[in-house]
Amino acid sequence: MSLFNRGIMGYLFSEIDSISVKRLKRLQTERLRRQIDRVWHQVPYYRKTLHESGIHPKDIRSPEDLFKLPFTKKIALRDNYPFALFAIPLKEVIRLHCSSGTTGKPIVVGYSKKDIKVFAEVVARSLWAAGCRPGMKLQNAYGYGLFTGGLGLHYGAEKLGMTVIPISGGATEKQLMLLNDFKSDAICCTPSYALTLAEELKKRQIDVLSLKLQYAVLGAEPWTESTRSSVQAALNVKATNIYGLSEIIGPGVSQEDVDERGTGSYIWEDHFYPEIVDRNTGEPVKQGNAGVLVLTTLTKEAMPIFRYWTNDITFLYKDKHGKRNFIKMGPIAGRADDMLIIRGINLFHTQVEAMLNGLTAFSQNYQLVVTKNRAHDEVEVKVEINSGLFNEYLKNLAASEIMTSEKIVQACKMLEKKLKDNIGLSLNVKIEEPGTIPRSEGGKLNRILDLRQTQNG
Ligand code: DLL
Repeated sequence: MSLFNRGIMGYLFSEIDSISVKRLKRLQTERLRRQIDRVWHQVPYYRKTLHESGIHPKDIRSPEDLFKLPFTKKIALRDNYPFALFAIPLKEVIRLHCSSGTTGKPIVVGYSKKDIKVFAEVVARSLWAAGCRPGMKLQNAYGYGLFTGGLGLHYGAEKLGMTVIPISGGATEKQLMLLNDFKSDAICCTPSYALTLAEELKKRQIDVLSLKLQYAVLGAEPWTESTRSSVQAALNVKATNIYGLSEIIGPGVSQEDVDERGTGSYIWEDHFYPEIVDRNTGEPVKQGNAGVLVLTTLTKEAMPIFRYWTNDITFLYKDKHGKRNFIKMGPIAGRADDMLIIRGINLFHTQVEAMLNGLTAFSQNYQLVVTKNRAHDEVEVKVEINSGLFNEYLKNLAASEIMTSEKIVQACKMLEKKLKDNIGLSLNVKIEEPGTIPRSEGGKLNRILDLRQTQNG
């Protein structure tokens, strides 16, 4: 049963968008059986791990049996560097990408001709859900290269029939020029870079209405409703979330629908089977509860992957009011390895970001500085004051600054109270001048400055 090569986009998407639960399940089952048979015969690593767990491909008859398999963790990809997990001969691999690691050897992923087609298909489907349509111009500000963002969005947009502007990340001046001169209809980039663009637009006093942007497709890092409000207001767009990871395919594992913003992202389950498990025990959690997202590819030819432990924390749920039958995932709270434990309480930077929503005294530029105080970790929340308020403060400095500085103190207290009431932690908030906290220069932004190692050294 093929959902590809249908020619007319509208037909293709309406068919997949309205897939019934029954048909989806049948598709997943057929595809999973085929996939497990293939890896058993073609990938020594999987044959060995299955054998060691006492499992034969015949034991995996449907997705419900997946729990019998061990998880695949990042270490397995490192141990099999660079090509040992490939399930097809290297000469049939038509593209390689790497995941964005910071140290050591990267994680390598390979794609067959059909994988590249599927990649383009899920991204095209995602862009369609984001509001993009054939004929629209997409400014692709994800990085091109080993990172999957640039080429992933590029091929998907072309498949949808959009005009791609392959500018890549960074070169902010040029981004603004092309947004204006080409009248791009949509932009895709990291949410932190969308904030940078918004800020630069304001600095240059460019009227956002002179641009014709309608949609922003944001992903590759965690973000919250607070960032969405800022980006939507500053760029005059509808901003949706796109999620994915190199190990599974790249962007296009899941996507938020433009008319259902804030209610989670549809996982394209005909290609990627999701589970949520407890981060400590690995046991499945009840639908709706948060845990680690675990993904199994159903159609990957070059590098199929079973029960991949993404380390991303989210939850799954079936949206009864949604347009599609696919399951939804909530926004990623963060990566399990980026979670801070402060005085016994788990903390993701997104929780702090969420508290900035509606506090107009601040910008969206913040950073968590982590230090060690004896055996305990401490976090300071650095946040930039809104430039309007700061200018008012400077103006009043010579005369009677009291009123403005009082406003700033009040805003700071309000944020500290919100953090305490919602997260249960008394965190020290430090107000910074505009322009002093690092911004995204085109890619992913690290919101955590961890000084614990330097303190130890
Ligand atoms: O970031 C793929 C991508 C490109 C996704 C462009 C969306 C847009 P990696 O470099 O392998 O791939 O990083 C994958 O980034 O495990 C998450 O931790 C994080 N991530 C990706 N998308 C989101 C998102 C690409 N929408 C890792 N929200 C993943 C939160 C995200 N985190």
